[in-house]
Amino acid sequence: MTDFDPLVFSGIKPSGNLHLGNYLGAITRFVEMQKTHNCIYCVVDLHAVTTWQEPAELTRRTREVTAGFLAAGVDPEHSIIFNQSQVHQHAELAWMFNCVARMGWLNRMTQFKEKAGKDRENASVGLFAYPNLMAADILAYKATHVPVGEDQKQHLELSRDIAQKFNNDFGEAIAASGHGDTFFPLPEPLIGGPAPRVMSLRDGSRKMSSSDASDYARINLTDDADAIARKIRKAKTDPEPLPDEIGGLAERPEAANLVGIYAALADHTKEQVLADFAGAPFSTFKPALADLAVAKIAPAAEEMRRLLDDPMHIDSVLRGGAARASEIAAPVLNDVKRIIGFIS
Ligand code: AQP
Repeated sequence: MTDFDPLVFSGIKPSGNLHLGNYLGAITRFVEMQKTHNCIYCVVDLHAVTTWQEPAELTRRTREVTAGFLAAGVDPEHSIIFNQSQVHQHAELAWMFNCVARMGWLNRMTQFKEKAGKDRENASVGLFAYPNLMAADILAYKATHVPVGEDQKQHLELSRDIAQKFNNDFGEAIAASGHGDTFFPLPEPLIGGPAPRVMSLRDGSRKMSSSDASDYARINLTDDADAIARKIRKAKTDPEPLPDEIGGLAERPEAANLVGIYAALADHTKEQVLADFAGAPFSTFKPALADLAVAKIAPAAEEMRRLLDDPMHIDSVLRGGAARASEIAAPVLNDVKRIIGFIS
């Protein structure tokens, strides 16, 4: 087994409004990880177009996600920030992986089933093959660690299966090319952090998502204080007061979600939150949560607005990041082509 230098890769789709789930489940962790690791953070626009995107909106949202990274504290001098379509190796490696992954593997992906719904025949081929592109995103850099929310666990397992099958199928060519017995690392999901699964404010059994039809299901990073307070006030709950221990949240998904959001924003445990609010009705807890959410999110939203006023600066950050990303991915793709037997 070859040793690989630790490298973190993760991405966010510019397909909707950046929301609290993206922020707590991904972006705040990106900021933490760059303190200890080399990190590559990608605005995955090729993933976004697996469902229809208005061209002008796609451009706007690509800049918005980039501004979200920068506003939260991702440092473009240290970490690499870029948009996926500027580095052609992602699409190229994804094609190879289309030929490595098996139909049966992709047929088991629950996210495709959820997103395609009953209209499977009308879903894009790209939506079905999405996990192969995700594997390519990670493995084009031989990244070893991938911070993601819980919803991406199955896709990460597929990335590992693809890496493993490539290593096995081409074992002899890999050895002959001087790469030992392992060309790709098996990337590890890093699931955890303050809020690995933030749920919808309207339905505690569904994750908070940018594609939810109701804007009241999520808190957008660009929401102003009034919108945040209104959405939390209208969040679905039950008539019971908050319990004094975690076990009391077991059959109460909406209450558990709001307590989880409070804990993540305050950097407390859920136990601490319940110790502070045991016996409190939601008419007390919700305003406290709204104040906390506004205090935590408003500065980032303000900084995002400032950054978005200068799109040329954002575009230059993405171009610079893409050049650095290409320098890493190009030799990996050249090796892949040689290993497969392509003449170059
Ligand atoms: N609700 C969530 N809780 C915790 N983490 C979340 N993430 C997304 N939603 C939550 C994490 O954010 C990162 C980027 O996700 P994405 O936007 O690229 O894709 P997604 O997971 O499919 O998010 P959405 O909002 O559901 O997008 P749509 O609706 O457009 O498909 C990932 O690390 C993800 O885990």
